[in-house]
Amino acid sequence: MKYGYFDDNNKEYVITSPKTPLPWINYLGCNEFFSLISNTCGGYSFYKDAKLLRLTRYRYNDSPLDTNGKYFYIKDGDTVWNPGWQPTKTPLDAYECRHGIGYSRFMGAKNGVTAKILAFVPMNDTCELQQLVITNDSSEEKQLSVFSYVEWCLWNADDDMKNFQRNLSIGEVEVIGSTIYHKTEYRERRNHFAVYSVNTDIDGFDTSRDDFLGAYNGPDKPDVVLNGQATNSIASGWSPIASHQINIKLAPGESRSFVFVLGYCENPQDLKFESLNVVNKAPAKALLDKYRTDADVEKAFAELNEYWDGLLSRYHLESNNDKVNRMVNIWNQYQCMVTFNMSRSASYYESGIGRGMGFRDSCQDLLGFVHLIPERARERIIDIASTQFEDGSAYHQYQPLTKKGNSDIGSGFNDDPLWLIAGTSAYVRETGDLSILNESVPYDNDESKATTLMEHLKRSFDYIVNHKGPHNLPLIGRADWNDCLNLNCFSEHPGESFQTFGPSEGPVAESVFIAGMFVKYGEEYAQLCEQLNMTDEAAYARAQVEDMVNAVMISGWDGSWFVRAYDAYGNKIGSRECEEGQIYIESNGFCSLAGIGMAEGLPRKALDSVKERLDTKYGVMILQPAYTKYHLELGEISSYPPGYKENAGIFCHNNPWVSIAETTIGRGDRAFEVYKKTCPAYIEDISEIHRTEPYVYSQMVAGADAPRHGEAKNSWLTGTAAWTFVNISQYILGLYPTHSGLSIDPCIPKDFGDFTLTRKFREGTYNIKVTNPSHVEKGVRALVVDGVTVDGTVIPYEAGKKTYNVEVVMG
Ligand code: BGC
Ligand code: IFM
Repeated sequence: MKYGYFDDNNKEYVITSPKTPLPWINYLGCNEFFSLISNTCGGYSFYKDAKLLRLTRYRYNDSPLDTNGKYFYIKDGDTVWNPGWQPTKTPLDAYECRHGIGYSRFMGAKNGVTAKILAFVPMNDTCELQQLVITNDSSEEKQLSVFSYVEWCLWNADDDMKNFQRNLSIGEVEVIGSTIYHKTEYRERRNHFAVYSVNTDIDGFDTSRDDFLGAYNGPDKPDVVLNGQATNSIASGWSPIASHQINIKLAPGESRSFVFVLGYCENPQDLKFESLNVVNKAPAKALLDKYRTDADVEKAFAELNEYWDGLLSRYHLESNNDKVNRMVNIWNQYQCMVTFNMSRSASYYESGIGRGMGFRDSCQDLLGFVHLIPERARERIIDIASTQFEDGSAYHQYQPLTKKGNSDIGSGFNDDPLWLIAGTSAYVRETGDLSILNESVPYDNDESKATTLMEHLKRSFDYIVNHKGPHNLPLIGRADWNDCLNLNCFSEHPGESFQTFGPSEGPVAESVFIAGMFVKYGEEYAQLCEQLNMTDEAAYARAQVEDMVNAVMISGWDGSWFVRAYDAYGNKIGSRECEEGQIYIESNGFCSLAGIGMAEGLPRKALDSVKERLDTKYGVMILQPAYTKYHLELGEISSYPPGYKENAGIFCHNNPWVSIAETTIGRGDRAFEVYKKTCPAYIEDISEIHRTEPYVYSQMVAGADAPRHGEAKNSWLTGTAAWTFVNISQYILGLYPTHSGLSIDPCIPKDFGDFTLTRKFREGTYNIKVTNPSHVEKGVRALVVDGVTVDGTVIPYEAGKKTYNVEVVMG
């Protein structure tokens, strides 16, 4: 069952019923100001950091779902309704929500009145614009009252859970004309505030939530709206809000349009010590003056669209397959931008106050983003590397506003260092910019301790070399990619639950998955060394990689698949010797894609075992058999019921590893089958089972052991976005950036047909036509670049060359 449809021409998903199985959201903002917006106008906004600079309030786990947002109420006689249906839920005569690329549109109609909202964050300004157009489609004159509503936050959002007695006394507002200023915390920091304004005279306002709603009402029945009269309340503490009242009279056929601006402002430093009570209005005026008219909005909207058209044109596919075209050209790349911006901080499932930016997560997000805006990827790499410690380990997370490592969580996740190599290698291969490797980058944000980025990478690499266990495999530390495989928690802290243990390594527990990563990214590190003519270091790295391959061959192969790990007692995990958890996806995907034991046919065997034991119609599960009871020696993984999350869920993030591994052994049909199973466009038809947004990936789909097999959770912020884009763009369609140029070596289903790719790479635009006359799954029979036949698969890069016309014949 569907709740809407894809409109590919407009790059939109059109939701036709407000009652989606879960809120279906979109993200507004590309740079520093962001809003989450649901299909019923729920959500919130923040500047840079959802914890420290959140403008509007949100309540998690609310019931009914998603009832705080930025709402417009329309009072038409006795009927009160919202264009996005919530929060009054007055049945609408018509409803539509169009989530587009960086904007959302809503259309609601009731009793002959149509209201349309266009919401977006303009490029380079710290505000959300909402254009509200109300039309009288009836044959009678209409007298309407329109009320806006947002609930302020702009204090440390963490305090809303932990220390709200404070927040209840700090709220301060000011109203001048049609602009409502939220000044809370201005007193303390004296330099930032928020505004909500509209480009017309108003007939009243409210800034006190209790006065607007009534102490015992929710936003579904605000007293003020039901009475049709604002109270001009001035909040003093408690819960400040911003609501404008505008009364309008519309003749039949007449429309009125309003521009609302919800903005974040900072005073210039030299103004910060002015009067405590009155905010300086200059920064707000400068912002609001830019968006006074519909023409201003249209101009800003055109700029946004142009920006996105430019970005999305950097990788463009034309094939016979609409679903793949749509994911590659629109939604997958868009989700890569969102995950790049948000890491795992702010979604409808991540509070925005807990996780900040993840070291591992953000490095992986780069893989799907670097082709879009390489300069931003560069800045991010430096930020991430600045949170690394001198020994090569790293803070697991950092706060986006301060860019400082989060000491509550600390370090000790032993896969983290290698992801820095992965992200940097992707950036250098994409751009050819070797200068980044010579940038001076601090450790733990301490400028007195700084080395080149290349030295950071060496320390990443050597961290693994220097932290090996009894089988010469990498020690797992607190966990590797699988946060829930906490193999040292019990042996080191007997009796404590996994949540209470601190950074901990343990001398025994080892990860075969990190070994796979080391082989893959160790080779990429060696290639970076070669780019800098560090031949000895490259040889050293390759020798270490070779040792690791041997260690995996000796102790990491279980007969038909790769072992997952060794626990703190030296017992195997992910082996046929185990009662539960005999086979895991991560080590099999990564060791296979790294090519470990390729000559001996190990990847093929491992992938066959994965298919046989882990595959389901909704994707490949993370492990089998699921853990049915809690295993003290494993930690959080077995705390989940069978089929959920890391305990045998379908973790969408590592399905592409399997698909990529399939391409390395040339099985295009199978690679694509794996791709399809979790691909949003392919599962749109089962939205009632899948439940999350059909245009983006979710972190997890319930596995075969779960009662709700096929149900997705935790949409949007997942490494799945980057990895599926890497998979489809670089491995299945086969356009892989190397240091010496783009390589083209597709691995596709036999019946995929011919296709073309347009790719911007460094200064050039590549127009690539792939034909497959013999319907093979892999193999390049001929590569012709600008009429000249080239050996191999790499299109030689020529500095400064603007256009490459490339023909590829598979066979
Ligand atoms: C996992 C969760 C886990 C959390 C904290 C996340 O990465 O997906 O299942 O609860 O880490 O360990
Ligand atoms: O690898 C992690 C990631 O960092 C956060 N989400 C879950 C994944 C698996 O545990």
